[in-house]
Amino acid sequence: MIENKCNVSQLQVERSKFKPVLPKVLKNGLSGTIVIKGKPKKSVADQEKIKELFKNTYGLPIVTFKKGKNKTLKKKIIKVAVVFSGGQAPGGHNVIAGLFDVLKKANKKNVLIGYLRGPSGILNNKYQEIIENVLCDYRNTGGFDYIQSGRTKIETPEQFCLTKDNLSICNVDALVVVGGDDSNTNAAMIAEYLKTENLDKCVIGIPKTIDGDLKNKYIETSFGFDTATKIYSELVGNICRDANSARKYWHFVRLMGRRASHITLEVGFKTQPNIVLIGEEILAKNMTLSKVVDSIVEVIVKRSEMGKDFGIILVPEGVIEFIPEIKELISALNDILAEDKSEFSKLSSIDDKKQFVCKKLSTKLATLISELPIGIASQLMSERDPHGNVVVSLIETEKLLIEMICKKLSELKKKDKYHGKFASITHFFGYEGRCGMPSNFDANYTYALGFNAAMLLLNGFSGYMPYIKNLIKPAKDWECGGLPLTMMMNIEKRNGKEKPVIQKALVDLKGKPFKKFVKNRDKWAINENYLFPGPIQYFGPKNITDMTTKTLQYEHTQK
Ligand code: FBP
Repeated sequence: MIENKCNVSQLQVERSKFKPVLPKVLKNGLSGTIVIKGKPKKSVADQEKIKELFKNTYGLPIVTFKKGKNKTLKKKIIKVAVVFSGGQAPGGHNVIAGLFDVLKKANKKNVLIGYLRGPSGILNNKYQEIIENVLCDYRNTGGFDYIQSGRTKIETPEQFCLTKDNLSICNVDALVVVGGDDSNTNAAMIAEYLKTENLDKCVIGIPKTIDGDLKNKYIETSFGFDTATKIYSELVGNICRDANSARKYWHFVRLMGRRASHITLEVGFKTQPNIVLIGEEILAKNMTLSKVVDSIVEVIVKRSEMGKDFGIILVPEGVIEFIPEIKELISALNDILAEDKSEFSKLSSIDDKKQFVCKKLSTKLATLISELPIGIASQLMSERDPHGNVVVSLIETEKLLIEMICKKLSELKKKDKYHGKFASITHFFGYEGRCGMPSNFDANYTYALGFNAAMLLLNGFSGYMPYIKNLIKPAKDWECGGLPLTMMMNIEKRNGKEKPVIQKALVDLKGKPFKKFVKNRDKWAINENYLFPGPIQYFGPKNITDMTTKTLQYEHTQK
């Protein structure tokens, strides 16, 4: 059992009074909302392979919710289970609140349980009933601590069978998985498995991740991105002001975002620092590590010539996987670590590990890993997460960059081409933002997602994700519906094998936000155009409290 004792701060007391705004279309409750089915949808890529793997849940239609009298709604008393999967994101508790309120409104006897500590709770059959007396302290709060989270992946035939058995033992009619792309891939697989087993149980996935990389035409953003980027922007803005006041340090700020650079781009817009690295651009331009360093050095030297030996540079944590030679190295290491797992796990020293992989790597990659600082090499060889990803939050890319920058600057000094003083300070912002108190946007969005999830499962849809569109409009004008999880899938290599996965949405280099950034970055590099966004505001003028992300604004406005 998890001890649900939530200490409540004064702000939280006031914040708990916030009533999320529901989109108009949902205002009439479940019986006043109908579901309109659209055309069947194919997967984004690898259609034949995905179709073969998801025989029962492939080619389902997108559905839209509209006002109207719903006559098909499931009337029986139901039991729903919710589980948090993966990294925390602000607003998770409001997904539970949305689900809970709708289910109880539909029938007081409906039950919502929470599997504890992530998907492992499903496998261990550890759960707890969600009750208002406890939930009330978690409404509009950050974190996932009511039922906690975990990264266990349900993947073996035994685990799927155990999932089915445990859902049946608890009489669970529907499972709601709150997760990112990998967790929702898992949700799609559970939905398919339950259908194959002829079980009348629904699985719904909720788009969660601060990384903002679970998005498409319908899922305009994942929840948590708004709040997390606002928190990071406050911190980066403060650093910009400090740098501008002291004028003596270069601040290297690494920001979370396991792969995509959305967080960094958004924080870049909100604070306008001197340099913003975007991993996707580095890959597209095929920039080697040395070229990336050169591009930074160029700005450092230029600013130094203007008497400005200070600045701020944002580094997305996922950038390491976009640098072509490192990407190649990581992919080769992934294969080695998957194929020789047991042999490799017996090695304890970093030198032994390095020697082991060097024997298996091509000469080019063996030389590369040997030349990398020992800390970075060791982090690249460390165990992958359960979904086969490198744990980039542990890789101190900013330190690697600083080491290389120092080398280049001293070479330039010897050639009399640089006369400045380079002093650097590093920061890593990730965990600071993942459990922040949700902004009004995230509080409204997550509550509506919970409501939509209930709407989908009570109408018998399985293998779906609720979508909410028109997010730059006020919450009352949002459009709602659901889209099939298989529609977002393609085949990728994970842990050395081809797997069906939900496609990650990377920063679109042809998209409006990136173009806007390109237009401005030269100005930001040389001048001090810093913005200081300050903390998230929960009370006050609506243009401040209900502000959405710059990314959403640029993506969805004409200019
Ligand atoms: P999700 O994709 O599960 O939402 O998690 C994203 C993230 O916050 C990344 O930004 C970060 O690299 C990673 O989680 C850190 O993982 P962990 O919490 O296991 O340290």
